[in-house]
Amino acid sequence: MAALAAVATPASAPALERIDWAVNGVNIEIPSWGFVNTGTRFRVFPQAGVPRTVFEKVDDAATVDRYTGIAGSVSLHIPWDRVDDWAGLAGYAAERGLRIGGINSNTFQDEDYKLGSICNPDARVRTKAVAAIVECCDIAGAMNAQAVKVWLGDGTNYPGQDDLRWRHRRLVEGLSEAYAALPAGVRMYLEYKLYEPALYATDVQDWGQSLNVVRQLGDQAGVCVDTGHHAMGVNIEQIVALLLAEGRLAAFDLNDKKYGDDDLMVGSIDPYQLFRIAHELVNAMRDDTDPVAQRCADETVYMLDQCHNIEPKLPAMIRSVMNLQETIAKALLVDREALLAAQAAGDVLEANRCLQDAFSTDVRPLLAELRVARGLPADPYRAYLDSGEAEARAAARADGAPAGWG
Ligand code: RM4
Ligand code: MN
Repeated sequence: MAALAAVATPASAPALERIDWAVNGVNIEIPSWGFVNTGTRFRVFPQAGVPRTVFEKVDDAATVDRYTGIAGSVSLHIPWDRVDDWAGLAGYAAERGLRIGGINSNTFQDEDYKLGSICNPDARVRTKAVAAIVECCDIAGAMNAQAVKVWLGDGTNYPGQDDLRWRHRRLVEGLSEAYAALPAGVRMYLEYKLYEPALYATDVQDWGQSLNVVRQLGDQAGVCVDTGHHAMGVNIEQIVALLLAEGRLAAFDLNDKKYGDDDLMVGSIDPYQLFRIAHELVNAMRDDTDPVAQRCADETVYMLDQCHNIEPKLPAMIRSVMNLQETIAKALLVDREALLAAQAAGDVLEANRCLQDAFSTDVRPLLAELRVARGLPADPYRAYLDSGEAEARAAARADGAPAGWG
């Protein structure tokens, strides 16, 4: 609950103090798969210096933390990051200042999963899929990780292909089995996505379905909101607000998109939407009259889920952390007392001004000042580009096979 005191700084305090949490408190989780060679379904454009092993992926995540100071955990994807010694890998990360956040299950890249994983009509495949998620639970235990994150590619491509109602029953049954294997204190996040790879009906297609299922699982389960997984025009901040109110928001997979699930850098397309989401979180953290939402917001995990296909990956990850940091700082600048007063008075324009003023503030010089006070570079992105590390990394990793999605 350390964040709560930090975000409660009164609006009369200097701006530097108000945004302190964005530099000295918040944590942003980095995905191991954000550094590997990825692409579209048409082409993967390989890059120099891409990690060859999970250890090098952890090195890259640690580099993002070294420059930004707020990226203290890394998310792993199984089987992409499989090793023999899980505790050893956790120790390797800890030596570099990183905790293990989420263990992401992968039941979407095996021939057996063509018709789905835990929703598959074939009981043999369902058993295999449950075992894959249970393995993630075991890995989470061995690594002292925070959570198991489940995203399912399950769905159907054609009307009539399978019974939608029975697929739902299989989903709840299969996830309940996997949930039972969660180690004490480890949470399960269930992520939704409206389409892709399934093109007609996705089994966990939206927040309502995710919420419905996690409620059936138990208290350790919560919803993961991937910002790229919504239809165009959907009011994501309202979904965030509703999940906070229900105490079931657990985590974010942050990225941005213009059309489909493009996994562009967070805040690169619609920074105002990201601000509106951040505002809901900060607003809940400051709301002492709503302990359910307050606690939920305080515990929500901010993970990046991005693929850098044409841009250099490590600088893109640093920029993304900075984009999010700037947005959180702006949300921290919202004058909540003024906002509540305007809302109570029915003053529509004044209430809206409270948000827009905060969003329009240029927080970059303030953030630079706070970073320098912490011994961090004023501009982590520029500092990394000027460091020569990218060239050194490319030279050191010239041999061997770069990692990819598989
Ligand atoms: C999915 C989903 C998952 C991510 C994979 C790589 O679309 O967003 O969170 O782990 O992609
Ligand atoms: Mn995701």
